[in-house]
Amino acid sequence: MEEIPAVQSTSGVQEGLVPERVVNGLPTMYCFETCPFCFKVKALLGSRGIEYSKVEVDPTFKTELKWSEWGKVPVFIDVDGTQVNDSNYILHYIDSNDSNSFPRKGMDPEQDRWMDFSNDVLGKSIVAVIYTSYRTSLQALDYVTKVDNFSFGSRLINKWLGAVIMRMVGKSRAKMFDLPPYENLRYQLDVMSKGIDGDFFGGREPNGADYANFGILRSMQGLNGFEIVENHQVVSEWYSRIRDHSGVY
Ligand SMILES: N[C@@H](CCC(=O)N[C@@H](CS)C(=O)NCC(=O)O)C(=O)O
Repeated sequence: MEEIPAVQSTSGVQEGLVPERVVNGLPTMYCFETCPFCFKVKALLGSRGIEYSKVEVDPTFKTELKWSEWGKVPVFIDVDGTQVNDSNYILHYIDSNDSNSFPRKGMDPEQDRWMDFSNDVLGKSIVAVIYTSYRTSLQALDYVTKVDNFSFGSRLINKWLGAVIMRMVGKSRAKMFDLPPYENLRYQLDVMSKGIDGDFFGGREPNGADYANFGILRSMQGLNGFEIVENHQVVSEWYSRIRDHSGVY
């Protein structure tokens, strides 16, 4: 029997347009309120003054994203229905259609390195800290109880089941590093600070690496362990600069 290849969900710009997923005629981002990868995109859109619609996705069942092969957030839909998956690809897509001010992937190894770092190292390091206990996991998931488009039942399930799931994810992320979660995050901020070249990773102006790493750390603001960022001299000064630049406070 002939094998039918499974439909692959891929990073980057998708072939088919989905104009029906555009909300209010604006570029639309499908996201979770506290998702680190979504904050990268919010920071770039904010910094460019691009107005957009947001669709809050239920983090346990992802009901609002069932139509998409790509099951992770953020998903970005441009006004013409172009779908772009995966945060770093979305940053490049938005910049290339706007001021085209940072190098494209493959053009600047340093920018690529620090954009990859945001996903492969920093994102995993913060998860190990935020979800370090059931108490801190519940604290991080509390926002779901305030999301307007979620039903009462979905709010409860998302908070309590979400906290159990994220506590497990936190444990597995912690195992990826030699140092315990808090020390590891401090160490990774030291590593990261070597990539900041003057004001920003991009030098005098932010590039993709600034939005990527800021987004990850911004998602921690107000949650367990954020004082590690605030107490890191180089990173906290850079954080204030890129936060002011993006307007995502
Ligand atoms: N590489 C992706 C990772 C996105 C990601 O893992 N998003 C999480 C939320 S923070 C998610 O959607 N998790 C749900 C799942 O993986 O099913 C990106 O940079 O956009």
